[in-house]
This record gives sequence, C-alpha cells and structure tokens, in this order.
Amino acid sequence: ATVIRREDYAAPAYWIRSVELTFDLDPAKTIVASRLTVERHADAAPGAPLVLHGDGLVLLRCLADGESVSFRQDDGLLVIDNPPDQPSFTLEIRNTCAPEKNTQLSGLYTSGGGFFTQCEAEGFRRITYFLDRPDVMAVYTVTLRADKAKYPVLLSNGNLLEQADLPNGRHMAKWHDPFPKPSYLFALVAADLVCREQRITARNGKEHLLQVHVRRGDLDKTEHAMNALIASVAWDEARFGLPLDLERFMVVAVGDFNMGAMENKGLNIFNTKYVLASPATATDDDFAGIESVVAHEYFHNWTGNRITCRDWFQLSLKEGLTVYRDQEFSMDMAGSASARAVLRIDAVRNLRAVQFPEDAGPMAHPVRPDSYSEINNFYTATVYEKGAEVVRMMATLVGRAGFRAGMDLYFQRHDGQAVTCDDFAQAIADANPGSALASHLGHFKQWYAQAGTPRLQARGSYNEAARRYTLTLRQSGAPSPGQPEKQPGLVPVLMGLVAADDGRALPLKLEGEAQATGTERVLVLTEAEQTFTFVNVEAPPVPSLLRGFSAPVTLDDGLDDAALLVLLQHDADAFNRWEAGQRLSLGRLLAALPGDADLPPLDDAYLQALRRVLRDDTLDPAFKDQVLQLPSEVYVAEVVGSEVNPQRIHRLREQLRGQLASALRDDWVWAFEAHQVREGYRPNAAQAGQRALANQALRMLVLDAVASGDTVWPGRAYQRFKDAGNMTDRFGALSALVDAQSPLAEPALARFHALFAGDDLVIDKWFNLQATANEPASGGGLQRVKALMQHADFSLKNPNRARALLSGFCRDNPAAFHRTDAAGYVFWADRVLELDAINPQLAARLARAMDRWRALAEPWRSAAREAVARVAAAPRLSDDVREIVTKALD
Ligand code: DPP
Ligand code: ZN
Repeated sequence: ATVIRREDYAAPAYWIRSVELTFDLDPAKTIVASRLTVERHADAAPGAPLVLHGDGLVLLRCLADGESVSFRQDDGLLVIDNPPDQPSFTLEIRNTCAPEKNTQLSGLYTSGGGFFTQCEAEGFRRITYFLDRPDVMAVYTVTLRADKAKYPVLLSNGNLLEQADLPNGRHMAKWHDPFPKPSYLFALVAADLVCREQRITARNGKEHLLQVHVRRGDLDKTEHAMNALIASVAWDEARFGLPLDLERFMVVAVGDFNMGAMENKGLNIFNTKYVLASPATATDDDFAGIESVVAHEYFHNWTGNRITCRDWFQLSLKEGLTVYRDQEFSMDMAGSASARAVLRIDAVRNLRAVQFPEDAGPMAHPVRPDSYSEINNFYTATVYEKGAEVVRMMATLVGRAGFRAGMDLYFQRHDGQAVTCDDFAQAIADANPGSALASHLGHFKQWYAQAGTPRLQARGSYNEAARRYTLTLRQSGAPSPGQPEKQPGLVPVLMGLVAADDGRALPLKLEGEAQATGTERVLVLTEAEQTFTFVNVEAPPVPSLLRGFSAPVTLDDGLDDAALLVLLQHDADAFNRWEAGQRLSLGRLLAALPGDADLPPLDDAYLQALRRVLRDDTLDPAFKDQVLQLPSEVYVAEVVGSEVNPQRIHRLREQLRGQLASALRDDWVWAFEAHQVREGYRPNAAQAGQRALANQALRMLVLDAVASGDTVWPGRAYQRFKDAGNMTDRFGALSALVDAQSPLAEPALARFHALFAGDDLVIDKWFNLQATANEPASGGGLQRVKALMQHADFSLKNPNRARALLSGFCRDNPAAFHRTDAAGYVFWADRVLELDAINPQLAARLARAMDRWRALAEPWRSAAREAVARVAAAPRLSDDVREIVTKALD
C-alpha cells in the first residue's frame, strides 16, 4: 500500500465547480449519470491530464463537451490524458455500482431494504468517478429515481426542487444544495421511512424545517434526538453566532453504519444508536450520547462544512474543534458547575483509556499526522479527543471572549474555503494579540506536530520563614514512531495553592507582581524547565496543578497521601478533587503490584476519605459516583507502562473493589436507598446522577453479598431488574448480577433477551454485557463469546453487533482476553481476518486491540506478537488492516 505524505500536498490540476447527478436506484445495479463542470487550475498547463478517482465501479461512457474522449483506467483511477484544452469544459460520465454487494458500508449501500450512503473519507469514489478530495468543492444537483412502493422517501442534500411520479411504479425527486461542498459531504437516502418534524424560528426570524427520519415503528423513539437538534441550533447561534443556513435540516437513522454519525450537508446520516431512545430501551448514557452526537454533527455544519479541510491530514481542524464544541454544548446543557465537572471527568477518563494508549503505541501520531496509508485508520482518539484538548488549551489561553473573537475571525477569513490547522490557530492568535498564545504560537503548535503524551513534572518547596513557595515545572516527551526527540511545547497549567492545614484557597502572588491575582491562575510553561516563585504565602501549601485537566499530559507532582487527602477533601476544583481520589486508589494498586500477594487491607484514612465523600450532602450524586469509581484496568496498565500483567491488575483491582464493597457496606445501603428517583423518568443530569450512584451502590452490595454467601441483595437486584421502570435501572440491576456472577445472572439474562427480542439496540447491550462480563476464576469468558457468535441474533455484517461482542471482548475485557493459553489472541486473529473480508474499516478497529502488545509481560507478549504476525502474513489483507498490523510489528 502506498504511503501518502502531508508534505506532498499539491492543489489539483482541475477543479469541479458543479455536479449534476442522476441515480436510477436498484440494489443489484444502480446507474449513476454524472455531469461535471470542470475548470482548469490557473497554474495547470492547458490540456493537462485529468485524473479522477474511482473504486469498484463499472464505467459505461465518458464524454467531454459532448464528444467521446479517450481514457484509461489505472489502479482505481480514471485518467483522461487529453481533455479539452479550454479553461473549462463539461464531463459526462455514466457508470454502475452494486449497492447490495457493498458490505464495506462505504459509498452507496443497502440496509434494511433501503439505500444509504457514507462518503467520508473516500466513499464517493465508490459511487462515481470524481476528484474525491476535500479541497474540490462543488455545487450539487441530484435527481433520484426509484420504485415508489419500496422507496417512498427520496432524500439528498439541500432543498427539494421537484418530486413526481414516473411510469412503472417509479418516482423521482430532485434536490439542490446551494453551498459548494467537498464530495465527502454528499449523501442520498432512498427508503421506507417515517419522520418527526418540527418547524423552528431562528433568532434572526428565519424559519427552518427539522426532520428526523426513522424506520416505521421507531417514531416514538425520536423525541430526544429532535430536542437535542433544536437545542443545538439555539446553542450555536447564542454561543458562537452561527445560525442554521438551510431551509431544511434532516437527520436519518440507519441500522448498519460504520461510525456514530455523519455530517453530510443538510442530510446527517446517523447510526440508530445515536438517534433512537425511549426510557424503556435506552440508558442515561445512551440519552447523553445521542445529545452529544446530534450536536456534534450539527455543529459540523459550520466547523467542517462551511469551512472544510484542505486535505485529510487536517482532519482535526474539523474534528478536534467540533468535539470541543459538542463538549461545551453538553456542559452548558448540564447546567451546574458540578455537572460540568462530571462531564469533564468523563472526557478525561475516556482520553486516558483510549488516547493515551494510542499515543504510547505503534499507531501514535500527531494531531495533524504526517503520513498514512489508509485514511480511515486516522479517525482516531488523537485526532478527535486530543485535538479537542488542543482547542480547549487555546480557549484557556485566550479566555472565553477571546476564543469567540478568534472563531469570528476564522469565519471572516475562511468561510467557504478548505483550509489547514495552521489557518485555525493563526486566526485564534491574531484575534488575541498580546495573549500567551499569540506570543508563543510556535511553541503551541508543537501540539499539532508532536505525537506522544508529554510528561509534566512539578516539584515545590515552601520556605516558612520567607513565606515563599517555589514551584519548578519540567516538561519532556518520550520518543514515538518517527519522532525520536521532542521539543518543549506550550503547557497551560491552571493551578491554585491549597493550605495544607485547613484546605483554604491561598491568594496567589508571583514574585515581582504588585498584588495577588485571586486564588487560581494559569502558569504558561514554554521552556523545558521553569521556576515560579510565589510570595506572601501564609501557610504551607499543597499545589493543585492542572486543574480541570488544563493540558493533556501526565503529571508527576510527587504528592504524598497526606497531600492528596487534603485535595480530595478541600480542592476548590472539582476535577482535581476527583483526581486526588483516583490517585489514592491507583497508589494502592501500584504498591501491591510486585509479587503475587493479595491486596493488603485498606487503610482507614483512605476508607474514611471515600466514606466522607459518599456521605457529603454538599456534593452531587453524579460527582460522588465518579469519585467512588476506580481507575480502569486499561488505565492502570498504561500507568504501569511495561511488563504489564493484565491478570494481576485485574485480580488486585477486584480485591480493591471487594474491600470497598465490604468496608463501606452500610454506606452503600444508605446510598442505594437515598438515591431512588421518585418522580417520572427524565434523562437529565440531575436524575442520571442519582441513578448512577444508586446503581453503583447496588453493584457493590450484590458483589459483597455474593462474596459472603448472602442472598438478600442479589434477590433485591433481581426484583429491581424485573420491575424497573426504565432501562438505566433495569440494566444497572442486570449488570450488578452479571458482574458479581450471581446465580441469578443467567435467568436474568434469559429474561432480558426474551423481553427485548427484535429490538436491535437493546440486544446489542445484551451481547456487550456478556462480552465484557467479569471473567470467572475458572475461565470461560471466551467460551461464552464463541457460543454467542453462534447465536441466531449474531451477525458480523452489522457493525453495532460485531462491535458489541468482539470489541467488547477483545478491547474492553482485559482479564478474559489476555489468557495465558493465548486462546484469546488466536480468537482475535481469526475474527480480524474474517471481518476483513466483509468490512475492512471495522476489522482495522478490532485489529487495534493488540496495539499495546509490546507493553505486556511474558507469556502474553510473545503469544500476542505471534497472533499479530499471523494476521500480517495473511495472503489477502485490506490496506486498512495491513497498516495496523504492520505498524504494530515495526
Ligand atoms: N462522522 C464522523 C464525525 O462526525 C466523521 N466526520 O466525526
Ligand atoms: Zn465529527
């Protein structure tokens, strides 16, 4: 496979300014007629060859300005060696494709009896020949023709111009999108759908039609998605002054979809998972996921669609920024400061669980990568989540108003263009002259260029007599593929000083400053090492650094338990309170790791501190839930970094959970009982927090009961499972039984399946719960997963189902997956190969379960390497999977 490099970017020799597409839709053979207005690039020689992308198409004819023109097909390209030598001409192409054979779900495919498209990143070339690259922006007019009974709804981007019946039971619809767009934003849908509609009036008085299209029978599950869409439209107008620019905005749900959703202009296509929800079938997490994905795709309308990427190396230009925007939206929707902190904690947990390992492994790449073989492999946590952290740091450095001014300038300069990450950073900096961002833009941009998680070391010392506190910060970075040496970047360290004696926030005055500037400030680190001296520090302080996780780094601040206990109890920053609790738990696990002894009994100080948090009535339940949740096994493994023994980590963490379950038993009983929601179900942050804490308490109570042979709590959990009025509580109770390996788990699972048979999204949960179930001491997780693959409801062809079972097991169940007999790895290799023949994108995602094989201890390491090598040696491999396994072996 060829490697594409960022430095090789060149503008195309031709632009395509307008596209007229006509589709005669048929599952076996769809005919696509395309009429393109082609314009020669000012810098290109007259008559330069025109090279179009195409993939898996059958070409029927090709005319230039109405005349036949000679062409050749060369490795997926359509080359017209002698196009007309005028500055602009018309190219007419006719080709066919086979939607029903398209199991890759890229391009035009069928799902549930309808037609759907997915064109990002390079799917449009699987529909017709085109300059399928994001810097080529054209105006699209699309005519769809199809059987009217089977496909009563015909949709494409933009506005509906015309609709009519045709002979032979067919009908047509013609759509026009006035905004020039890259091909990856093209979409069509032809299916038997119903829709929820809502008319809204924007702030500027304009009317818009919002629609959510779903399969018959799903209409009652669309209210939440519609509400999220309405809220997103209002939020983008209020917060960023960005209005909806189309008369009509459509969302369509489809059951077979590789990603979460896709921001096609005016016609967002969504995985059903991020549209459909009712209290009976979706959990609070599902509701929150829908709200954030609907918002994310909607926000792309400006950050992605109006201003798009010059090339795919700039993917984070739209994704990092849009994730930042959807995170801010969710925080604003959640309301209280505490609810915002809980969302921030979730985001950081996710970053550490997925992005940190990525950045430490063979697929490590900068937020703006330098090269790739298969772009689909670069829709990563680094581009998305670390990219969002980079935007968040800019916002921290220039402030809320400064960031808004930067966004305004970005749109003033670049609306309608395809641009780069540099253009974005420049606009934010230029709008904020004199800011730390503007004065150190070069340092800051290292965040786009360097891979790996930087390490921040902090050491402080307090001089009681002089009342001075000196804080030395050092930054460094470990080598990553292709980047042996790292340069210092710009690290914004939001911080405060907390009095060690009573936890009060101390005023901050740096040496040389006239007066204190409050109790919280940002230290800007740009050198490898810098020392900050605080004066008039009236008491010995505990430094609270990197508040709100102000930079995506690992922090070594050398704080001992006593200091962490102060922060857990008193820090004014909720994120750092949580972090202190996590570190206390992590410390106990890490201390016990060497050797093979059991976890020693937990100390009173730690237990008391957790108990105090749980019982503190000034804290929100959602925050308590976060503090009481232990760091994940994956995160512990990342902190350990090398010679990782997944079984040992699992065992110690289970013992820690067991001790917490038993030592805090009365507190868990109280927490369970005190957090029952009495009013009707609402998927809001306040209710969700109560349910989360009650469900965690139930889980601990069942765990403790099963360990001690008591049957009361398992019985109560089963009862709750049966009687629950919503999916969050039902699934919480079911998970508690499965997690504790209660004998009631099996009957509950069977009952759950019977209750929700045919509801695909719920059945996905049923598969996933079993795939991620706690491994019994006797083993058996793998056997269960193999048996589930034979279940009548299982299919590798449906991405949600395949992910629920296979990624659930290989990526989210370390103890069951990392077997000493290597059977987990053999299973992984077989499934990657099997899936690769159907859907390479999905196979490549599963392949990444082995990214961190080098960090494993023996015997896992050798066995894992062997499995990766076996996949790499397979005779027929997609570019997608090949890139992943080749890099893993490098
Ligand atoms: N659909 C993906 C997203 O919105 C890719 N653009 O992030
Ligand atoms: Zn996106």
